[in-house]
Amino acid sequence: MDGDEPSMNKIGLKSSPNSSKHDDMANAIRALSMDAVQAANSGHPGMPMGMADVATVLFSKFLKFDPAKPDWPDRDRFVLSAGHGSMLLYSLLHLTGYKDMTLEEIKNFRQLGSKTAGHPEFGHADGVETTTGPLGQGLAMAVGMALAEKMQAARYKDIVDHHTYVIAGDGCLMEGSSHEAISFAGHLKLNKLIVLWDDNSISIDGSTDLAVSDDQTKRFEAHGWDVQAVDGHDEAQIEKAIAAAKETDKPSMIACRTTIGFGAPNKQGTSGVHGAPLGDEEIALARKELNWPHAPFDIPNDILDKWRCVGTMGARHSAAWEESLKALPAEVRSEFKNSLAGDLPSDLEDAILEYKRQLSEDAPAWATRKSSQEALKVIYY
Ligand SMILES: Cc1ncc(C[n+]2csc(CCOP(=O)(O)OP(=O)(O)O)c2C)c(N)n1
Ligand SMILES: [Mg+2]
Repeated sequence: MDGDEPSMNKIGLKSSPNSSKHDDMANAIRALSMDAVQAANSGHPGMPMGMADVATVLFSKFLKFDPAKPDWPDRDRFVLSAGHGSMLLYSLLHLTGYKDMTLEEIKNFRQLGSKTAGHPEFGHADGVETTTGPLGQGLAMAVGMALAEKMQAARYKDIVDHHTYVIAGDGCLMEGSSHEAISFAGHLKLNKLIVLWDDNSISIDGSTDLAVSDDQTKRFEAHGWDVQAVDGHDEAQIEKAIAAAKETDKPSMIACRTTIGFGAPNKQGTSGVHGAPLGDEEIALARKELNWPHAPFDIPNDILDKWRCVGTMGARHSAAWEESLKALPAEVRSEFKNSLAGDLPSDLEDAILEYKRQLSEDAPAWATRKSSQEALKVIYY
């Protein structure tokens, strides 16, 4: 990042020469996450602390989004498939300036009536693209989103051009649903789908090798994906990999090697940080390790400004998109809007009547499967 002095991580793991700006931004996520889980006395601090670097690079350098227009149709989609790490998403939404994700909501993490449910719930807060928590589900839904993008882009190439990013954990990849979903994505070459795998070798019960021995990189490759592996605490490596993933003609999986609970000196790298508060003592030590002397929930203005700046940068994308939309013929514009609303095309009824008129005489003898196929051809046109 521009002109910043490299600061070495002092965690004693792999030292990575990230910029101090990056470290500050990532540590803001770590601090909010560990403090919110501690205040709620329940939750999952390990995943947000481990993936803070990856998420910081993704949101600050790649994700096309506008917190002031959360429903802007051509935004990039971000799906936190590892929904137990919800504080990662809530921290990002708060830091980048989504109006409804106030600091109060963060302080009320996991409380009845708050927007900050234990696992992200669609409709509770802007920027939560879908409900996640059941492992693997977010990944499968993201495949659907990437397919929708491809189909819409085929019809409306001037106004549909976005990526779908997913953060998935070991548990997501163990689920059967992930197998079908990645097979389907590979077959359809959903090249705008980018999965960031939190490759931390830890799951709820301990080391992942207690439960799984799949070679995930080979598995994704076998399904026709582009695969890369990076140190998930190295800003430059993460940036390079995401940039490369955007260029391939296949869906991409980036294995991000991370340490769960990064920064908590006695608990990081263990399943102890997966789903339990760190405790006051360990949090105090983590503040020292991360060089984060600020009080709980206090994000210094200069660091908050850096994040808010990332959030406001998106406005130019959404404004440019509005212009492209305006430039389209009125009927295409309204057809596009109807398609987003899930409305049926106005001429569908006529098409079905015409289809019925043209049905061949042997139609009544068709297998139901064939009738269904022929009807779908008319409906999907
Ligand atoms: C389908 C499903 N089964 C079980 C769970 C309970 N559960 C939540 S998180 C988790 C472990 C996930 O491990 P991993 O993805 O490696 O997350 P990490 O420990 O690295 O944060 C489990 C079993 C769940 N949420 N969904
Ligand atoms: Mg894991």
